[in-house]
Amino acid sequence: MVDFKKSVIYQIYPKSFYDSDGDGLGDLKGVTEKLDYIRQLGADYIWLTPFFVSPQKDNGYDVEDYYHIDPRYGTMEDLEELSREAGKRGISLMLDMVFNHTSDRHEWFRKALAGNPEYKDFYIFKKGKKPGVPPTNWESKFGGSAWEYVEQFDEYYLHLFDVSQPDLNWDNPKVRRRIQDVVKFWMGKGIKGFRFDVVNLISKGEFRDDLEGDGRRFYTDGPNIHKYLQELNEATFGTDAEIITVGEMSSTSLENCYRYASEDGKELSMVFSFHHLKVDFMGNEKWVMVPFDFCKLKHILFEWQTHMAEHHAWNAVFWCNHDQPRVVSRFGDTKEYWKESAKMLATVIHCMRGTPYIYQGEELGMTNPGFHDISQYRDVESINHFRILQEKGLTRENAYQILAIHSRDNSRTPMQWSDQKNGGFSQAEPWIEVNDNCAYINAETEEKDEDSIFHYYQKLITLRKKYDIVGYGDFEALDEMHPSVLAYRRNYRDQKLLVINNFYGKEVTWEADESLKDYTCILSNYEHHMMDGKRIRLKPYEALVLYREA
Ligand code: TEU
Repeated sequence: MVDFKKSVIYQIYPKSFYDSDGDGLGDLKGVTEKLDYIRQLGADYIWLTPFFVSPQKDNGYDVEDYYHIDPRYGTMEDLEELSREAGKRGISLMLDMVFNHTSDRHEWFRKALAGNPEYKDFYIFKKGKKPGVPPTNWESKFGGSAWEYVEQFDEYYLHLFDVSQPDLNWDNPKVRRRIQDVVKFWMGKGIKGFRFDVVNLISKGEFRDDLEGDGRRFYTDGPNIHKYLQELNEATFGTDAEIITVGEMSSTSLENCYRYASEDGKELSMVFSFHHLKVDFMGNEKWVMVPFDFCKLKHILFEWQTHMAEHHAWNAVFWCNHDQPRVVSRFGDTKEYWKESAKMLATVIHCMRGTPYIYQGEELGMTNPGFHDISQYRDVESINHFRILQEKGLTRENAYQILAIHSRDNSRTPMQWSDQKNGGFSQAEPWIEVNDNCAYINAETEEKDEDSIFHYYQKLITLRKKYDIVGYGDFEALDEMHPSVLAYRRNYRDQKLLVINNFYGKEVTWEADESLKDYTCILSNYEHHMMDGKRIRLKPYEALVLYREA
């Protein structure tokens, strides 16, 4: 059995990681070239976002062919080489499987549109309520209706994401078998990790108008979801104890996650949930400008930590991915306390109970790029919502401000390798602009600086390897009502780990519920600490990891 509790996973968005052949797009060979960097950091797995053949309407989350690699990213030989070279460095690969939908260019969908009844039943086609009115009022996650009219059938097909991403019909056993074949194929290539994209949306429930929301309550964590996951597990990855899995769970509930990620191993190894990343939304509405709610953030994190532990279920813990803005821009301070706040945020996540995920560049403290013109954006979701916001009456300026905060492109700018041309990412003009601050935020500079964010992440990973309590301890929330400190304790056998974080740029005194005199500080983003009995004076964004054995 692999010990995913002691593992750390590094996420790579290949398009923006490293361009080895000078076409402005990152590629698989580029990942191979940078493996020593990831080994130096200390990660155990690399999760690669989709590189399968795709028209790239949603950067590869629109798969045209699950069995072949998009030539833009390289060849099967390149992947095999990457897997071999990673293996030599003790790193395994995790592939990203998009099974809620395919691209509209997938052979199955083309056959469906050509009128082949067998393949039409691979997707979700329905009659409209009346002429010109879709079957339900559900909204696409990327804006607009979730239904697209097809004239030759006088029917609509469902697409929860872009119109070019028709949803698969998992209630059809033939679809489930074809999906199993895909997973088995990649297992045959020696792949030891899988991420399943929006996998809690695969079992659709009732097709009814949602009078209170956008429709999500009718297809999220749907009626057969656990059955379908257990079936996939038994038929594929469940047969190999060396494989780890993570499900991306959109708008999910704790109750469902106890089952998805139960230690009994019937479904998945762990889950991503996103409630803690909606604390700067208004309800479910992302395209607004509101300050983040610290108490809510803390409450959600604590709730998930505590309850998942009580139910013997395992979390993926993270701030960043290719859909989220950069965390230091979001919850930290990119100006006065850039380094301190980036390190503090890393401490919060890496000392929690769960498997930490690092998104490329997070370990350097990369920030949002501050795009200010629509021509700089590439993401279909951002481009759609830029239009929708203005249709709702917002000025262009306001729409830009909202995009600059929430756009998924914030995390998709090229990895900053050096202060050279294009941040050392590519010799050619990159597919999306490089952040100007690559002049000082870059891997080359940080590798040389012992006090850098990069080295701090390295130390956090080392802690997880060295101290069993980081992987195996329970979780105890502390001082939940405190308005600026996020603190918790982990307990394991005779060991204790106390993690104390000042989430703001103001000094604050924090009082523990026990004496701190037997604790040793094993990591911090400041050199000197002011501790006295139970009290600690915390400096701006100070993070402290204290350890003791009874
Ligand atoms: O994302 C699922 C998803 O719903 C969100 O993270 C989404 O990007 C956000 O809610 C929009 O506001 C996954 C992938 O991570 C994402 O990149 C894909 O676009 C999406 O699925 C469709 O495959």
